Amino acid sequence: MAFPNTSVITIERFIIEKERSYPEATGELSNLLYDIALGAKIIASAVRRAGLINIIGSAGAVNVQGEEQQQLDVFANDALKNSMSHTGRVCVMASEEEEEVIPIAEEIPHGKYAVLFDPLDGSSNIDNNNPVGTIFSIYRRKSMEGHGTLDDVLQPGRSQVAAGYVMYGSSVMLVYTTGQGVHGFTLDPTIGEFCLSHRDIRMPETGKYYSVNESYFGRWSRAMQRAVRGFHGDWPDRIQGKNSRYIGALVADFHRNLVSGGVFLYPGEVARPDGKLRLCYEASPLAFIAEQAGGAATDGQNPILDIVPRKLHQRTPLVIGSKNDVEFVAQVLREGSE
Ligand code: AHM
Ligand code: MG
Repeated sequence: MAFPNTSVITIERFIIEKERSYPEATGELSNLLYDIALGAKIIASAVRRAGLINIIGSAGAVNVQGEEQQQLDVFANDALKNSMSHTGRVCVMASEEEEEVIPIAEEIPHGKYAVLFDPLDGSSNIDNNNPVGTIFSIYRRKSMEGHGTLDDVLQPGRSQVAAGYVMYGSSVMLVYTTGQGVHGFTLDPTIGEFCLSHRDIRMPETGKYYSVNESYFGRWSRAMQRAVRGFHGDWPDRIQGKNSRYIGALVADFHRNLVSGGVFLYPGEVARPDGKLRLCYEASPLAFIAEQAGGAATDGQNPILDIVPRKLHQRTPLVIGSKNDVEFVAQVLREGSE
């Protein structure tokens, strides 16, 4: 009989080993990442049962035990808040699900980190059993002590100390960076642990795929239309045509492009210049991961990581992925406005 491998590298072991190379590290960030991993496991178990819940009764309805069922994205929001708000490592949080910053209770020590998250991105995919994701972003607080403030979460992406995402797909994966490369872990459901499966992920410089919702083609600027036509193969002297892939769940589209090479676009539209995606919860954390893996991310003019957010739920156009492909789009957009 084949027994499981007893020397797997769990996320906890990996984080601790990485930290040993930093004598000044206190272990707080490692533990915070571990708190998030716990939240992700709780969300993963609920996502796995979501199809089943749909059969027994739709979300918002009353379940067989007579209890009101919670929407999955509300559940995911609570799971993450609860995994982080009692351990004394965080001073303030912000979630795509909540209007204002989320304070830490008075009686709990206020730690040195500010955490932002999109608890269940692409949640409409749940109805069709397609992948969804969690995205998180961690900053060191700017305020000195006590309750964290809005300023602690409104920092440019360049100041992130860690960022990551969890993809709830055919398997559950957690991918993160602390600025020392990008590492991926796959949840082994038999032992309930995230195990190292992708060490030091590098994004190919030119990708095979482009991912964009082309049904919006008519709403984009001429320059953006030209760039996407380049991906169709209309401009072979400048860029090779690519394969189209669009899941409609940012984490899943980004993950494929991270591993196999590709570019994801959610452009601004003539009538909605800032597009749809959120700078602080979606674009910035993924941009940190992309850059750490050798890729790039821009809003069309500036690197995403250089943008200083003015408000919590600010939107931004996003072009992210393989470096040469992102640069091609930025170049075509620059020519368009010349
Ligand atoms: P959400 O935060 O409301 O879930 O929206 C974000 C999602 C992304 O995951 C995805 O890339 C995008 O919206 C898809 O939008 P569209 O359906 O307009 O293509
Ligand atoms: Mg979202």
